[in-house]
Amino acid sequence: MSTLEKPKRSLFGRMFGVTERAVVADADDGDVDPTGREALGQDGAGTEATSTGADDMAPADPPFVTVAAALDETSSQARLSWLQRLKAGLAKTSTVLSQGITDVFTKRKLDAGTLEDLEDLLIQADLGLETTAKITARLKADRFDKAIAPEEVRDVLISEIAKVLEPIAHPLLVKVAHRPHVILMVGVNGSGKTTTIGKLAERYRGSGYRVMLAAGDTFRAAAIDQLKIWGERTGSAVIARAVGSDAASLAFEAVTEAKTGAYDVLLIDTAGRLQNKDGLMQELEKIVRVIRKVDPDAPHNVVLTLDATTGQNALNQVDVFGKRAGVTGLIMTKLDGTARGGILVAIAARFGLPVHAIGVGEKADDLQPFDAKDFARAIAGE
Ligand SMILES: Nc1nc2c(ncn2[C@@H]2O[C@H](COP(=O)(O)OP(=O)(O)OP(=O)(O)O)[C@@H](O)[C@H]2O)c(=O)[nH]1
Ligand SMILES: [Mg+2]
Repeated sequence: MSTLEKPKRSLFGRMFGVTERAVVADADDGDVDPTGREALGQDGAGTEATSTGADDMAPADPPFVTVAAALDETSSQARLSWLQRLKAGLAKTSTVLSQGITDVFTKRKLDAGTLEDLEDLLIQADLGLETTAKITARLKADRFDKAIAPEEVRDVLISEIAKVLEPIAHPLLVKVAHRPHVILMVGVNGSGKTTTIGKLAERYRGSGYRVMLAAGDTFRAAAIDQLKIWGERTGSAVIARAVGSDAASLAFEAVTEAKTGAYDVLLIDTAGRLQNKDGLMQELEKIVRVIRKVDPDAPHNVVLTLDATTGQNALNQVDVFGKRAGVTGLIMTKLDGTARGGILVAIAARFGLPVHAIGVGEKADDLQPFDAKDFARAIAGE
């Protein structure tokens, strides 16, 4: 079948680098396992890890290829439903923007007054000063003192937002040569770390990776249980310790065990912490230091989850977590039903950090690849 010989990159594939991995190596995936097969069927959950059936669910060679093909076949349908959900999720943001643009530009030409009104609107929608300035500058240069339809303003908005977002839309690729590829999840309380780990585990397991989750939020029993449930749900091994254990020691053991057990991916959960609590941020620094003792290149990704409903404080979270924990990329959660989705544009313009994915709900499949154009259109209500 031609799709198997030269597969297209499905959205899942673009996001997680999985589809093509099953069949052929992608040129820019470097050391991504070209067959994916050596990752499969190995035992070794580690002495302390609770295996939750990861090996039972690891697909054998032929079904593994079928999984890749199935993702390609369903991708256009899946994409349509994602787009609808993204649009629905961003409806509050886009309604404010579209209505505002219509109000400002109906029966008014583009002059200093309307530009100022537009500026206020874009800033209120959390898009940030940089992008607001680019949008108004472009309109001013092209159409000053002329009549302009609200739709034309919206088109400029979409293209300028897409320009900001395109360079930062990067999938969270797992390189199985790392074995384990270590992803450390960080963020403030309730921002969606544990849920996002579950969603990622679901994707990676579905692509045949052997996945281990580390319950690094050792402060609360409920946090450990929550991760164990995600482990069961996704067929991932879970490594956990008693409540109150040292989180850095757990991270050390998790990397060691994931190495010994030849896991492909290790997702490490951490306790939520406010970025202005110095003691807690020091603990995070320690976790990173200790992981490096086992593997100097790990963590390969430090992913900051940002709650889209937070608004402007997200900028400070990126700044502080970036400096102290070496954040390498972002996942924005809760984009379903927020009026503050514009903040992602402000963050992209300010920090230029990769955005890997976006959360649009609480379920395992509510994680979407981040697509700059789709997001720009959805935010403008197109
Ligand atoms: N609507 C919606 N809810 C989400 C999303 N992601 C996470 N949640 C919900 O947000 C709440 C907090 O999510 P968690 O994953 O527990 O957040 P956390 O960062 O691990 O929280 P702490 O461990 O307490 O710091 C839960 O009720 C999740 O179901 C999302 O994309 N959309
Ligand atoms: Mg949590």
